[in-house]
Amino acid sequence: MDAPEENLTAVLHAVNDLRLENRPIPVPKDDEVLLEMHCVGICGSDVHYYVKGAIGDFVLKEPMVMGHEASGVVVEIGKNVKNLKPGDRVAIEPGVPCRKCSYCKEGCYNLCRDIVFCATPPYHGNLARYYTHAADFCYKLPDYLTMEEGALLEPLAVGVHACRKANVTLGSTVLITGSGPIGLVSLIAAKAMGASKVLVTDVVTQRLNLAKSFGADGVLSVRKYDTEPILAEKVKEALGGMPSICIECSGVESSIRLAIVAVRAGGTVVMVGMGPQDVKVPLINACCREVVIKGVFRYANDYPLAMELLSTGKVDIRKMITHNYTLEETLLAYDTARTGQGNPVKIMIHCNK
Ligand code: 572
Ligand code: ZN
Repeated sequence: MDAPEENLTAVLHAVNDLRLENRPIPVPKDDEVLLEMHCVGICGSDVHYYVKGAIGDFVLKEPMVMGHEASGVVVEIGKNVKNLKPGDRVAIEPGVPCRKCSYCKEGCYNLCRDIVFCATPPYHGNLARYYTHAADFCYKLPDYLTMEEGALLEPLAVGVHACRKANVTLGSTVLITGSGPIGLVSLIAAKAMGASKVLVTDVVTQRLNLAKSFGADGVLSVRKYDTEPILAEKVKEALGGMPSICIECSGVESSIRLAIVAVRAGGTVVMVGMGPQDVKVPLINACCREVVIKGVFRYANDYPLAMELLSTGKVDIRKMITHNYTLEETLLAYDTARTGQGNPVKIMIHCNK
């Protein structure tokens, strides 16, 4: 390959210290591909590292390349790569597990202790002009899917995983707490999997309107002064009964509590949103009603299904994108994400020249 020299890369050095740097173009290993990056979405976790420098035990200690919701085009392949060729457009699954541990062997590779996940310290992400990745964690996009959709497969996989874990099926009635990107992808997945009624809550009307446009059967605006019993009653009214499943996507204590008290006896609550480490929940209420509370963590084997979902053409997930920036405008993009100015839902950075 006649290698272009420039590889503009967005590197987080410390809290509020994000820089654009020119780094060497990486060389793909035998099982890897070199990608020309196209779309990279900004995720809540990226913003968290930018503003706080850590999420739980994952602490930024060395400069880290940002970005993990991404798509790109193959420009070079390692000598063992059989599934891709130069020119292929791909969605990048950002977590590459060890493939050897019991979790990996059992198929739940999202729980692998040694997973290398883009832009989770100490591992670099892919917000750059060029980036190398394991070829078998790149999914060739059909011609009818755009690079934006390729990048949005990452959050969509989170929604697909949450709905599979919750056993959403034909006739499920679902409460989704939180109408941010993860609430929206959970809504899209739940409707695609056959949920008959989905109700979405949030505090921001604009987000609820977006939920409606993605097929929510109802939306519920929650206010600080609403009490749990009143909200649970409103949920029941809106759905014509208590939901069989709640998908918690806000990480906010009051919403987590609502999900637990609102779900019907024997129902399931899946916890997708991540808030503070310690949360007070009505556990005995849940136990006495045999409510199943499940943790969900990222995704495993969900990209192919998420791609199938978009391939039906029934949802235009790109409606989630409220802001677009070039790679050169990365600092502006992160500032928009940090301040929330202009009510961003999904911010997309375009890396190709
Ligand atoms: O796109 C995957 C993803 N996962 C998130 C957050 C945003 N995007 N998680 C929340 C944070 N955890 S973590 O365990 N961690 C930093 C590794 O606290 C991962 C899942
Ligand atoms: Zn993410």
